[in-house]
Amino acid sequence: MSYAMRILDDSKKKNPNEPEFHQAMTEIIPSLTPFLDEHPKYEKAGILERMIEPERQVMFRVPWVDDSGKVRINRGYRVQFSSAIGPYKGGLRFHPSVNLSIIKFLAFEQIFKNSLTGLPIGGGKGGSDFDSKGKSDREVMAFCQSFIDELYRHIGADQDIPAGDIGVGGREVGFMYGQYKRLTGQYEGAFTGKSLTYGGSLVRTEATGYGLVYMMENMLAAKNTTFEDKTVVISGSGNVAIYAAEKAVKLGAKVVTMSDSNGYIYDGDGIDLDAVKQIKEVQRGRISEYLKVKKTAEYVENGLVWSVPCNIALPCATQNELLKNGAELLVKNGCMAVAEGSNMSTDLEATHYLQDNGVFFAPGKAANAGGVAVSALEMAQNSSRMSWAFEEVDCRLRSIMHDIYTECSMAAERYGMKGNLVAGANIAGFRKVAEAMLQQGVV
Ligand code: NDP
Ligand code: 2IT
Repeated sequence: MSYAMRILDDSKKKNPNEPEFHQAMTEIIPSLTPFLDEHPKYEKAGILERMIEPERQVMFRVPWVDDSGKVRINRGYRVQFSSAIGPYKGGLRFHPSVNLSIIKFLAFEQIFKNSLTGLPIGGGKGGSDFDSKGKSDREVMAFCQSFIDELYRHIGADQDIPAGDIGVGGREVGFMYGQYKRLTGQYEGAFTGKSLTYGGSLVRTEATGYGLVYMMENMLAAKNTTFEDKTVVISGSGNVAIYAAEKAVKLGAKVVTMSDSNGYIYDGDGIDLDAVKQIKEVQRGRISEYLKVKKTAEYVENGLVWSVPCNIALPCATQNELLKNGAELLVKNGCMAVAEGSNMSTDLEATHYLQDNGVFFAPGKAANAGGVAVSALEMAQNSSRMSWAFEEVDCRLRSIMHDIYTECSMAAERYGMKGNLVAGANIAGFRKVAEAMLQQGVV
């Protein structure tokens, strides 16, 4: 058995009951085999064994009081996976499904993603099983403050810098940053995704979605085409989905679907994004409410968005949202390219099905890296006490996404897997972290 497969097997045994973490490791580790075989120095130094073991993981109690005066308890997590190339960096997810396995898979992927950005950021992730749906602003604030009452001792501008993810946007980051500042007395960039009024960066709100579309722009260019006149199917209707749709439309495409965990909307005229922003960002409502604005649109409860014919598909909701049955529908309807906005949108079976049927595919760690890349630019602006113009940040984002595409393509080609951006992203992301670990000794 190869070094990579042996380590994967050992880790699965050592971490039972962590299916998402197993899945993330299985998607990455075997694809590193040609690189590891070529460089035995990494096996000798135990790089892979060290890389799959988080440097530290914290789990804690989060008590808070709801509007009826009842005490509620949630569980908080922060997994500080790797600081080989920079301070731990990665978002916080608040969703009832959150558990250690999910946070570990996200933190593990984040190591490779952050490495691909070319910026000095290590990998981490955190969150809670808190469900903000139906909660008042005061309840969300009470939860966020209690969460930070514990987390503050583990984070800091040069130590670990959280940001948003599912269920964590500008409102939550604001409440958490306020509490962090109160407890530490430090006005430092210990969070990214902050609002513009207190140290946020222009383009951070848009960055993941815009970056995803810039990645797809590079993929389409390699196939001698563009977004012009393409039909795009998008899942989700949160931060990533909304700004991916906005940029795709700007580049000439028509976006015909969006969804949430209850169902999807189909609008053959192209989704009215101002309406979606009003429903999702202002009213915090359900996507089905779109039909009140656009009577000719359709709403399909519990439907599979991948059944809608398209040229391009951008999954932007959550992990394992596009499985083999969805991939079959996309292929049957002639979809030419898929890029993951959500982390681990597909499983390996669906990924292989898409690739084997000629669909150009980009994995999340490359395609959605624009969010964390602009987070790193926010950190740079904070530490230099500067703020850059929208055009400057957007231009840097576009160039970072181009570089990621090129790095992944070249790494795939170098190891005999031309066009396989999954293998390319894994190898290109791994190589920098592995080399940094080697140079820093046994730590
Ligand atoms: P939001 O909370 O803004 O939106 C999440 C969207 O996905 C909502 O429409 C939500 O619907 C839907 N969704 C969430 N969980 C599920 C589920 N279990 N089943 C079906 N639908 C679900 O999150 P983001 O847009 O920030 O994140 C979306 C994805 O992008 C995540 O995978 C995240 O990890 C990834 N990502 C985010 C980045 C960022 O900068 N925000 C950066 C890189 C990746 P509902 O309202 O019904 O829950
Ligand atoms: O998955 C991700 O890359 C994010 N949620 C963004 C992380 C960040 O630190 O901006």
